[in-house]
Amino acid sequence: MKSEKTSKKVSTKKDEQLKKSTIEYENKPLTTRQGLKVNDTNNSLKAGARGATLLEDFLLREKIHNFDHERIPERIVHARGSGAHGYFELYDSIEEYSKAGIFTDTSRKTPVFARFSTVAGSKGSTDLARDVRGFAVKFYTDEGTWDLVGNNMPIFFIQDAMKFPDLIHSVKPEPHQEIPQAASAHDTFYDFVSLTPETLHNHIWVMSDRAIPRSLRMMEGFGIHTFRLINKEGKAHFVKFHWKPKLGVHSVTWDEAVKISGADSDFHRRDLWDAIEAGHYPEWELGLQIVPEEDEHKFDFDLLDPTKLIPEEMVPVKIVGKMVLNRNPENFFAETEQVAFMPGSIVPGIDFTNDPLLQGRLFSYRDTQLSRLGTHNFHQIPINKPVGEARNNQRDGHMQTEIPKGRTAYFPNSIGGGCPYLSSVEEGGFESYQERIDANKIRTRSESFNDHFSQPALFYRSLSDWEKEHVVGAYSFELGKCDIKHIKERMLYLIDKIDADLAEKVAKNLGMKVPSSIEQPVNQAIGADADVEAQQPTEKKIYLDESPKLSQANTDFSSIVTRQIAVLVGDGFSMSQFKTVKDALEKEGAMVKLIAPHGGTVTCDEGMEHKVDASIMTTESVLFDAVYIPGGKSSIEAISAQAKFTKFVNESYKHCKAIAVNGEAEAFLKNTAISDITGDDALFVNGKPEAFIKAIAKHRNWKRREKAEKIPA
Ligand code: HDE
Repeated sequence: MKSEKTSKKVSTKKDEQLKKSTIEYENKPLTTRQGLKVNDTNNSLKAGARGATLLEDFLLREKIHNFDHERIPERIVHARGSGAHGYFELYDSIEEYSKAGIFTDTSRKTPVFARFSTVAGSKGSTDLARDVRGFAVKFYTDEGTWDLVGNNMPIFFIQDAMKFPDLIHSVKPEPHQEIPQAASAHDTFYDFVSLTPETLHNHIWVMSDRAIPRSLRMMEGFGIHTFRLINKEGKAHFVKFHWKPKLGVHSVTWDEAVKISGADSDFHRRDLWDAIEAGHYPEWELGLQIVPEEDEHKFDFDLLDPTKLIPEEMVPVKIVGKMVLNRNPENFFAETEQVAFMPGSIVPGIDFTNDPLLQGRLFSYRDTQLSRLGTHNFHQIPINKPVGEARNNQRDGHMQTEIPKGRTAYFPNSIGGGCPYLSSVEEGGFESYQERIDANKIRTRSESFNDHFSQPALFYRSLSDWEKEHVVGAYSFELGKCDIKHIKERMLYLIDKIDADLAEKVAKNLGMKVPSSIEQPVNQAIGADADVEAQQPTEKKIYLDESPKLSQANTDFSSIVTRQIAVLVGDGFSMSQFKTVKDALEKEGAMVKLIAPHGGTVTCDEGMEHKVDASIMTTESVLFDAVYIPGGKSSIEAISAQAKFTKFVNESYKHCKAIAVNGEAEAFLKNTAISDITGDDALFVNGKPEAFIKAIAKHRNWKRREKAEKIPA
């Protein structure tokens, strides 16, 4: 494992470029913004030691002036985010589909900056909100910057950009009281969802474990829209982009999410940072679902409808390369906050489609950067600069930081020799794909976009039993937090159309009945989109019984890399038992942390002192993936004396995590609510470390869940 300080590492063209804008502070004098050395930054200039402060004090004014302007507007959506640098590498050229350098040149390491985010919460909100996660990647390619601005779910809530402000206004804190923060469980959101059946597919994904990832490094990413790839001959193929995480797709439970939000609301941000600092670089493979243009209409849904996915069983995902994130930002504000993603940033070889949601996004992102970053020159901010120089006749404006040379700022010109000059398509000039369109100008939605129940039903059918239980729990929680009865009834009516059993279970938890009909509020005031029957004129379609790829039960369970293992110890713990388990876990890449009754150090039974990673007072079981307790009489006495250790184990058991104990620690289990220690695939008393490791890699022992439910933790 690499232990090199990653912040010092410079490996890509973008890293080199950013380095030129990076300022070192070590062993350097403090100066004003004008470069004047300062000899007192603690006291203002006054008339007498107790006297009034003087207007003359330029040092005070400069310092306070900067402070007054330190904040910029947070993103209207995706305000809470974490980013990292890295690179993308192509495995094999796919020139038959795309002429883009990034898809044809296998010798390149294309620099990337990725930013992951929640959607609804403010900048300082919890990482563990039940929400979609943004998955935005900026590729600094030699031909210009390409932004793939996606999410961790393959579909979106709405079909037309026109509805985006309504969707977001409904999910954001309610306007009269600014409650709730980073939560969809409130009346306005469900008012909108229940009146907008097209939201149901993305919504059921949000009710699934996908909305509460264990780590940003353990979630998939999707470009969502159908895009186009264009090859050298100008031939186009439709494409959907997928990111597949090397570590598999894993989640926490809702009970953990709620508790993590209190114990460490930076859980995902810290996890990403720590993994990179430890040299465990997160990796995703990029996959493409490619559909020939002639097959555009062969599906039971419209490829341009962003509320539909193409099941992987129908069009397999072709893996073409990988992204590795290997460097944390030097400065959060300068990089993660100021990075400006725009779906409109593309390169030759990739192009848009007419997906009406994508079309609206092409306008929105550039526009929003202006209010966020304060100038249309935001492309000159180091994190946003392309790796090649940007040269054109668009000049001046706030914060022009470059000095464009020459006498001409127009085209065509003869005085400047025609420069900057145009490039032919052969020379790399961008040419929009020439799609033939013969249509009336009309404000409507295509009928091919109707059918809002087939895919949510496919998703639900494809889940394992434990995933389905979590979906029931999520709907019950969310609707249970709503006050208005007719909204809940309408939701139950719609859920019933997805799956009758699901609706029945949710209704029971709400203490309600599934209504057999609802009043269709179709009138000018509400809008025809709320008419469920018109939106679903046909029966639900079943084009696949199940799509196993949609279930997290079928993800990769082979690795325990970066899994956090809590070792509960007091003075006198058994060194030999601890060492055997620790060595085995660390060999597989897990992170072993000592939790003791106090901070500082603990002494093992061989008299060695060990640094305590966290005292039990400062940590919680929900921050860990598994628990190990070595033997040692006095150690077990010490942890038995503090009830929080018992709570720690009870809770880990409740969350179906792997637990292993050795020697005297077996007696400790008697303090806990674990009634039966036999016959559990993830509970080990003096077991082999290999079996423990396997159970951790399995992530959870869901077979335990009935017993676990009964644990009062
Ligand atoms: Fe966004 N979205 N979005 N969005 N979106 C923004 O741009 C918008 C949509 C996504 O880490 C904003 O720079 C409209 C789909 C991500 O900086 C804004 C519509 C998908 C991020 C905006 C959508 C996304 C944003 C706010 C409907 C998945 C965070 C700040 C037409 C494919 C990027 C900003 C980052 C951010 C508008 C729908 C993903 C306001 C109008 C669909 C990951 O421009």
